[in-house]
Amino acid sequence: MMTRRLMNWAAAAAVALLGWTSTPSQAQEWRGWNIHPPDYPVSKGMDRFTELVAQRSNNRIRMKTFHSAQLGQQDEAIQQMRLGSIDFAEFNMSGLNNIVPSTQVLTLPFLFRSVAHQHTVVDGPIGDTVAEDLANAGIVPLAWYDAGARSMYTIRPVKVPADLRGMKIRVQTSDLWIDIIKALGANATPLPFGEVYTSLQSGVIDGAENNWPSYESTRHFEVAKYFATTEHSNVPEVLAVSSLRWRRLNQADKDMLRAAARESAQYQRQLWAERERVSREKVIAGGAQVTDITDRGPWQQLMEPVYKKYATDPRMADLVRRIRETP
Ligand code: BDP
Repeated sequence: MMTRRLMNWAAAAAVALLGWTSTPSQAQEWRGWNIHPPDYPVSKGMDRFTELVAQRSNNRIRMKTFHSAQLGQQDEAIQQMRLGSIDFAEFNMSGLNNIVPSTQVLTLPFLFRSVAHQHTVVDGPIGDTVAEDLANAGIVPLAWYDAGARSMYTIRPVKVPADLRGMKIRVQTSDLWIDIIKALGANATPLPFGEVYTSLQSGVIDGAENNWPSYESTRHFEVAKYFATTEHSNVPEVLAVSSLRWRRLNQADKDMLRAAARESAQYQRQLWAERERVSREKVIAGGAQVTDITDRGPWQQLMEPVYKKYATDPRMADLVRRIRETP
């Protein structure tokens, strides 16, 4: 039987060993996943983050971001983050909807009133609640990035919801998104982001939905030139670290990483606003036909069954209420 003294010694040795494995002088190499090309606001935000971390850790934490989905598409990357083979990443909430239910709240259609409203929500206690749920699922959010409003783009013009009837619209892997598209009278086709261009070209799908910068950077406007400004969802994104990596850090490193991530988010948000304008101009110059939806009422009304299904559970209903009450 172990004596009390021996037990204390064993505990002390274990603590020392733990300390040793994360000794400050030990260099670490981190692999980061990003779906976007290097000049995209998300990518530049991530580059800023990794530079700040390198500086502030005296090059002890060295991060390399693999842009342009070099480490795989979103669903694989989410799995790899949870398994720890990817150390950090930037994710849109939609791809996490089926894994962490509270992310659905931030994806719900026509919920945020403005960019400022969204920032107040995600940077405050509601964002913290969703972040906690994500951390419990293996993905630890450090800061929220902007992704603007998502709109519909199709191979035939769309002015009112009825124009979408029967069309096949690409969505991310998310039951909520399947239901949103269904509620609009169209058919949802879940596909990886990287397959949308060729699927539009070959007629596998008739349209997709995204923000101006993604519509432009992917050149989807070449194959689906009708863009209707439905602005149906303002689903935000996170810069996050794998919880397997996170758990091995000391508090000082955690604080340093969080601060660097938040600073990178400020920068990303500035770049985002600018890129939305530039991308809109570029796609129009490239032949996109824009239909400005001035009355979103009919679109919004169709979302009633979606709210019934996703926002009536007491916890979800409470989060939705709190978001609406957030000034
Ligand atoms: C872009 C998001 C990206 C998503 C992509 C998509 O930034 O994270 O993967 O949409 O639709 O706007 O898959």
